[in-house]
Amino acid sequence: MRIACEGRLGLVGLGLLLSVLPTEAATIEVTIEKLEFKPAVINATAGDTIRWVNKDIMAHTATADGRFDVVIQPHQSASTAVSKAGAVDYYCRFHPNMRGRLEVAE
Ligand SMILES: [Cu+2]
Repeated sequence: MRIACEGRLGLVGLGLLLSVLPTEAATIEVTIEKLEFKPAVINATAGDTIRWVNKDIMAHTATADGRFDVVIQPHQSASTAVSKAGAVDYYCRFHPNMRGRLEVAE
């Protein structure tokens, strides 16, 4: 009886936790591989963090003029938070053909 009660409370607690989670800021991962951002276009919400994971043997950047300029060393990751809503096109300063886009919702 006592155990059953505690089990039920646990489920209620889990339900409360899950109802809160969607409003928490998320971390969205973009892989850099063979001089490409994958996926090239990502959807985020203001407050989210974007993390780039560089699998290449050379350094890259994720650069959006006036917004951010993140250097990602070989086999490392680096991140930045996006605070403003709107679409952001970014590129790599070392390889300008590398292009990506963030679509940031309010
Ligand atoms: Cu690059």
